[in-house]
Amino acid sequence: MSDLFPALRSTPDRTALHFPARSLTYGQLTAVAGVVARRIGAASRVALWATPTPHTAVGAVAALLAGVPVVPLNPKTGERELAHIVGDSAPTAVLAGPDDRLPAALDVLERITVDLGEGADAEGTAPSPRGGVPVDPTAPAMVVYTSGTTGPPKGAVLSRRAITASLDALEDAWAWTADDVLVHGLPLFHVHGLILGILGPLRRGAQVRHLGRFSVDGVARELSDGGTMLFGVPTMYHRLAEALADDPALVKALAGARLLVSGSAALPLHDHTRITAATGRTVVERYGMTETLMNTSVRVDAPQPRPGSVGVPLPGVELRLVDEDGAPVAAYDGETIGEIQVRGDNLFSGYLNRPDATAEAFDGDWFRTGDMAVRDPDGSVRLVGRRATDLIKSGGYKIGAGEIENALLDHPGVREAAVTGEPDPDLGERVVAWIVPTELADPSARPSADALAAHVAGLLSPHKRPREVRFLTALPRNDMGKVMKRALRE
Ligand code: MCA
Ligand code: AMP
Repeated sequence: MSDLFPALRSTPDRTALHFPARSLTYGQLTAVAGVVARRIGAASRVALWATPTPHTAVGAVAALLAGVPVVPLNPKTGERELAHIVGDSAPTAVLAGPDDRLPAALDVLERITVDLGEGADAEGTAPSPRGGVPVDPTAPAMVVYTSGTTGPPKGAVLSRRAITASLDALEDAWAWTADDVLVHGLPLFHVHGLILGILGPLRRGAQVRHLGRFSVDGVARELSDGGTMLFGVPTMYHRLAEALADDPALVKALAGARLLVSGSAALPLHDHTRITAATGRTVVERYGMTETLMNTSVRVDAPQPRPGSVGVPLPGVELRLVDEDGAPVAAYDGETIGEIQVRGDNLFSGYLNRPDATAEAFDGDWFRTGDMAVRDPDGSVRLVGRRATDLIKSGGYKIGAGEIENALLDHPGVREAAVTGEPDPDLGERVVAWIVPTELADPSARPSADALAAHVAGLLSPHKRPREVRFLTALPRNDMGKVMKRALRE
């Protein structure tokens, strides 16, 4: 029935999805997703209004059953970014829950309602994709939008094979089984929350318990009540680490988990150390990217490398470091830095409608990640930085400085704008906007920091809003007129 989710047929009585408002067994999921898959029919591409609800999980499974590529949308996306994503990916329909209010920009699309009441009591009968014709594994399964240094986000096209290759490699690295119960509160419009955090357990025939939204209490509750694994971004582990000292129930819950996994950004050593000291557990880091899915991970069946390592290349992933001249680095000395390049079935198939950007991202068949790393003698990889300083990772979200600068320049009170990332104990990095106001002479005529944050949140996404605004009379520029961001930071 499904090359991606064998458990839809084999274990109908087991719990598949657990959200605060609703749980579904595999049998119910099969039936509900089957109804939606039939409605999707032979659409060319569908959007998914990706709220943190079971409707999103069902919608994603339905599109995959139908063999139709799905584009997850962040429901908080602002006007300009949403118009770009919808215009670029050109879906014919949008999957949404019955109570979702969709923005006017989606009015042109057919609405396919994901109704959890429909078919849920029936025997699971999911359709064979495309009337029984098997879907080509290299066919696109998802288009996930991701920011670059400049310009609007690009749609990374992910094939069914990339998804299965990455999820099966993680099964191997983490000894992930049908008996695992994954707890998380990640958003469901990115690779981490949706592909790893929802499709991952469903491919294993395992259970996912989504918190609806992340909270320290929610993690403690679900891990004490049968949860075996936790996925989170470093900001979430930071908040857990902060709470440990006063929360013995949280200590017990984390100590009892089989696997605590962090990814999307680097987990600071201080948080690693605090969590291990309080719980005796080591947080396992894995390293991935929207374009590559997962590349490396610390393995559960090997000696634990030192904290800060993202582990070894996953099965099926070839990884090399290259120096500034593009020559492969042979050293495993923990010192020689190179850019990570990867190849394997886990890679995306290209950026939608952007052959130029796709070509630029590859060195032959090697994908250039832009991440700089060293390799230790035991083969494990340590990330030491990024090639592009104009990419900011805040709360685990990748944010391009250029798109925020463009949005800020559209505010009438802004004459010049530059955006940088600064270290932040909670978010890893926070977005800082450097603004030359239109009204230089009159400080009372400047736009407020809140107004600029609301402007960016409304056009792009709330997580891209500047958390701090600093006003200047001029931006430092070099002879070419380029803003010298290093001088700003200093
Ligand atoms: C605040 N809010 C606003 C504004 N100010 N909304 C509009 N305009 C404003 N001016 C709202 C927000 O929308 C949000 O609403 C609430 O206030 C709090 O927002 P915020 O401060 O941004 O939240 P936070 O507490 O800082 O969030 C921390 C977080 C979050 C929960 C850790 O950053 C997060 O979920 N990160 C996960 C990122 C992720 O999944 N990345 C994976 C991509 P409300 O309260 O309603 O929400 S990376 C990936 O996929 C690769 C493959 C990988 O390796 O994993
Ligand atoms: P995204 O494009 O949003 O999927 O983010 C991918 C980027 O997140 C990678 O290129 C890395 O820079 C970063 N990243 C992901 N996992 C880790 C990790 N475990 N440690 C450090 N950085 C990470």
